[in-house]
Amino acid sequence: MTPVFFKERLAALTAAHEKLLSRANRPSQTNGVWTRYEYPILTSEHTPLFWRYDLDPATNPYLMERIGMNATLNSGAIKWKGRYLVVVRVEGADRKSFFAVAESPNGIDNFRFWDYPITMPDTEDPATNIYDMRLTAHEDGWIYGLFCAERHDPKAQAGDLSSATATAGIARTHDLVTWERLSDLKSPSQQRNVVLHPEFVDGKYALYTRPQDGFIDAGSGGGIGWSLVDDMTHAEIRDEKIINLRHYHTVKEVKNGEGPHPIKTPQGWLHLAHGVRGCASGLRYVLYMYMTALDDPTRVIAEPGGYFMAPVGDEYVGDVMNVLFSNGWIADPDGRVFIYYASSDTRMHVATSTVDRLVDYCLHTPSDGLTTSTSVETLKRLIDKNLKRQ
Ligand code: BGC
Ligand code: BMA
Repeated sequence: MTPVFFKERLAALTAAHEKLLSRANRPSQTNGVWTRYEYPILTSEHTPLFWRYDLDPATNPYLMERIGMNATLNSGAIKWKGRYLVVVRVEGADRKSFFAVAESPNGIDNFRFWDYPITMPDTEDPATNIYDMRLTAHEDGWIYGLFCAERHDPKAQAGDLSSATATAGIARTHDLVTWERLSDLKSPSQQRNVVLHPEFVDGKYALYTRPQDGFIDAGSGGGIGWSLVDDMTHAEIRDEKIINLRHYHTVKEVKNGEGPHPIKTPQGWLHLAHGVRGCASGLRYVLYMYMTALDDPTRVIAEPGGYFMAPVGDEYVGDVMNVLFSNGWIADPDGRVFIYYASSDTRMHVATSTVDRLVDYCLHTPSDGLTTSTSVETLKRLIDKNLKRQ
């Protein structure tokens, strides 16, 4: 017989969990470009109770948590059979990340995890950790997931348990349940933030890359790269060119990386990326945007100065402070765009916009003139224009 204590505690946990999962989300803040929402869409508390608790009173009489979930962050996103799906980076209390699908009927609330996390097959050299999946429904008919595969650096000195290597892991699926793992990307440098472009370019697969000197340092890597690849089952970078550069004293001085794959619009490809700069409290991660030409996706045609979104309020606080990161968005046929972003490596949020607004933002926001004097001149031009209207 199930003890009363156990029954009551389980009923309370279940009721609280259901209340959290079914809570309606409301717009909270807008600057005209994006609209933020009141609540995060996914936190560690959203993970199913049956992931965290042994629900058998015989083996868990105190109904205690057995497997802790630490964070739900950097999620890929895709519209799938009319539902909004995110492939979440779930991080356990043991610091290992894994992927799990959560779905919502409307893209802004009622996200629920599928019963099981994704079983991602290993390569012959198993990774210690995997994270930050970018999803691409490619015109070849597969859905690809590209993610970072992290391993302890085999060249690390004895006692150095922190040096690691970052490689792009590649897998593909037709149903987001069964995944075929392909060879990791072969690259002359380490790679994080590798993203598959949704269309063939010159008959080849096209990758956004982010070459880096070391595990953390982008160093001479220069910025977001582009590489054409013959075969995704044995993807190898032969030529790589940098298409979106880093610059001194900008929001992407230290590092940058492609977010989700770009959205195709009549005016060009719309890109969401992250930029990183250093400060006394560590690294600051913000989101920025740029556009590339339809006839040449390597040519940048617009880049607004500064950040598109940076942490606000509670978003500043979490496991890794001062971080916004996005690797998933969904563009609906009616033009609405759902931007999925994580704050401070801890929780997932949604912001909404439209393709028209984002294109307008990219084409009509002044670019960064890279010095304080140009910033003041740009500001004065807007002030003049506005004051003349009065
Ligand atoms: C973490 C990532 C982070 C990377 C570089 C990894 O160990 O899991 O979240 O981006 O280190 O700092
Ligand atoms: C990294 C990213 C993310 C993470 C960020 C901040 O380099 O790849 O995984 O959100 O650092 O910790």
